[in-house]
Amino acid sequence: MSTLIKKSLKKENPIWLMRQAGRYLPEYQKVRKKQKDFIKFCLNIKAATKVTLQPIKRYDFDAAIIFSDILIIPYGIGQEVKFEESIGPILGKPNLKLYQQTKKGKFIKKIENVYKIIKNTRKKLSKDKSLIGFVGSPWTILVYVLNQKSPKEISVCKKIIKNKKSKQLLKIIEKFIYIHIEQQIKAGVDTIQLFDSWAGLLNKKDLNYFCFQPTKRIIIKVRKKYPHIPIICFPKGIKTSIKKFCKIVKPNVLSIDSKMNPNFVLKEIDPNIIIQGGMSPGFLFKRKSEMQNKIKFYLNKFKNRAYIFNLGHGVPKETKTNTIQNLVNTVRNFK
Ligand code: 1CP
Repeated sequence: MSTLIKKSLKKENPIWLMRQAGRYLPEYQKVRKKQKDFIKFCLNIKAATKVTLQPIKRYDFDAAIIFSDILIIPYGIGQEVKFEESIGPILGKPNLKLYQQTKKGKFIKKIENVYKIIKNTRKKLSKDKSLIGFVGSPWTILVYVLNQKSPKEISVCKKIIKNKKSKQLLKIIEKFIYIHIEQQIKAGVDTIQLFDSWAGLLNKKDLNYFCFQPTKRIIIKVRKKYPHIPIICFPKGIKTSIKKFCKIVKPNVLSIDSKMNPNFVLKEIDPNIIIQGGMSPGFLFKRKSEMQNKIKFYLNKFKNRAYIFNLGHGVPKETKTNTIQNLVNTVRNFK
């Protein structure tokens, strides 16, 4: 069993952070400066292994998350993906034919370095640490594929749902997500996280078709073949629909965002589902005592449940390294 899960079941409050390998770390910046092209960086075995391990070296987190990106899937299929400083991801025109015609073997070959990075990292990571692989959820990937950049307003959602190609694309994306999960498991990850960063754009009516059902199908397929691999779901921004999400999708771990009410989670979510995260990254910029109180608030709330400490979203790039050290100490010293 993954150590992350084992420790959470033993009520040891394991900790890792979304975007723990990233821009707030000076040692990351040093590597990033030499890697101008972000996708090439993600596929550079030496550099990506190095930055995956950096936060473990510095903070002794319980898990490493592989340094990659959810947009490696459209890239692997052959859609152009670029990252522009201060804008974010920019994708080329979506081409349904390309999505229909890309073969599994070609896709795997194009991003095979991700799997080599996993193998390499597993060798260097101590046995008592988990190694998390990840993918974007079908809906979130579809949003980037069709919108070609981050969706800045909710109207993007309507356009995507109305797009004639969206249902066909969703199915194909789902297939490649499964392939990418399977290859990551074969390469050595012991846990999978599904990031559904844009689930919150969907209204109640569309959540089922675009979020719950495709995610459920992927989980059933992974679980059938790899029952020992726990799956963490992060359907960001769906508020009380989280209850329905858990009933239908049945994740092993539910990662909650900072808008989620912990009391609602305690009352409404199956107690067999492990809870992860919750604290707003905003607390990383408050007074030390205020942040510590919030950390203890979450640890106390979930003290009778299996809980993995994490944030409600990724570590912002402006975060001070000392603040993260404080956070880790507070979680480790909690009784
Ligand atoms: O300039 C830089 O150095 C690049 C910044 C960066 C990093 C460090 C990007 C660009 N991606 C990543 C790595 C990354 N992305 C990881 C692995 C590292 C870790 O977590 O420690 C993971 C898990 C992701 C996942 C990811 N990428 C998500 C889901 C999580 C979330 O933030 O909601 C999303 C939406 C992306 C797309 C993406 N990648 C990068 C940017 C700037 C964006 C756009 C985010 C947005 O649209 O708001």
